[in-house]
Amino acid sequence: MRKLKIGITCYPTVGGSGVLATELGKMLAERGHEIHFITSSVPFRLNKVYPNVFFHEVEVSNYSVFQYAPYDIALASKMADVVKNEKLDVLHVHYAIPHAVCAVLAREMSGEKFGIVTTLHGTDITVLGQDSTLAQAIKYGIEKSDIVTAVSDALKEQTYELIETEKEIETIHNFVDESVFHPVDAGNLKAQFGISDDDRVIIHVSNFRKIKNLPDVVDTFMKIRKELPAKLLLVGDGPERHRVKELVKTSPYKDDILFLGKQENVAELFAISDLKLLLSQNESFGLVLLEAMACGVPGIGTAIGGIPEVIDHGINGFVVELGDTEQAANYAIELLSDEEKLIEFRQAAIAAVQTKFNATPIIDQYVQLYERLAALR
Ligand code: GMT
Repeated sequence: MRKLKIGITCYPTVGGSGVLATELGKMLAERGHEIHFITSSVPFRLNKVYPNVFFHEVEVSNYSVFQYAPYDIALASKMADVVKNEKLDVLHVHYAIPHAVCAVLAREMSGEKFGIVTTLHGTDITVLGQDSTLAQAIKYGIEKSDIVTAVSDALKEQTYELIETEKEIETIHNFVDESVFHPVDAGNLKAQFGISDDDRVIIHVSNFRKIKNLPDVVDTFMKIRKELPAKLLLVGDGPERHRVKELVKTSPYKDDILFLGKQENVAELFAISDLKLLLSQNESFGLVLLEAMACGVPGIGTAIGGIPEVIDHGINGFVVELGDTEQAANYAIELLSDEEKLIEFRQAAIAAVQTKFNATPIIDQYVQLYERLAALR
């Protein structure tokens, strides 16, 4: 095996794309490759020391003469420095804008012949659906990349619909770190939250953005709660939190809805959960569904974007039309009232992670792409 030198740029803060990029970097490092993160801060899942993982901070000058701090230029400049100094084979960037465009600029600046792999995660394509001012930049970033991947077939198709391009886009599904996300013993955590043994536990984890459609999550829960004893764990924080709190305030079941805020050890919360709800308006993949499934928690998600590629309807979860909280609640009640069926779904969820979304072959796919580009240097 040839040892590769790979640069990774992603949004390092909480979010599926940053998680995926960081986990990929860690697992590549474990295979002996040299990894250089070029980001604005240390990626939040980079919680372990590796001798072959390096972090290059992008610092942005904030001179008063600039109306806007030039982050993209600073990133391209840092990429050019790192590529030159470290002799990188490949830069793997997550998101076309700004990261792919910055990588292309870095190639121009440095004069180095490194390969550029761009992974599309969804939001730049979703944004494009609403804001055509960025269309040219996204198309440029995609077309100038050597290899483009998308995290689901749905995102690939959506990209072709929105951008007229002949560029080949390859689907590589996301994966989870099964050493972190697996069924764990949560001790008496359920009791610590005041949840009784008879209560079914439903969980939603997100960044509480509008597209995560939290009102439908709450509405579905209310319908479930009318039929059986249950608690809803709302994990995460973001712009919708206040609105959802207001929504819940007057509900007869307000005491059954627990706002847990941001949490580090989500696997422990999945360990006390029976069902995951992800009723988003837009979702290119839904990494958090996969994390839940890896812990043995089946999900109900909307038939949107990549969610139907993650949930195998009727086998390890259910998909419903956007806004159909009635159907979501019916599926949930059916599943949560039937212990045998729930156990089957739990096992099927774990099995899907181990087969369809297994990290090893998915990382192999990325390595093959890098090797192809490195051979051209
Ligand atoms: O969904 C978000 O709010 C965060 C966003 C991100 O940039 O991390 O997630 C996107 O990438 C994830 C990893 O590939 C996917 O699992 C999410 O579905 C995708 N979000 C959207 O498409 C809205």
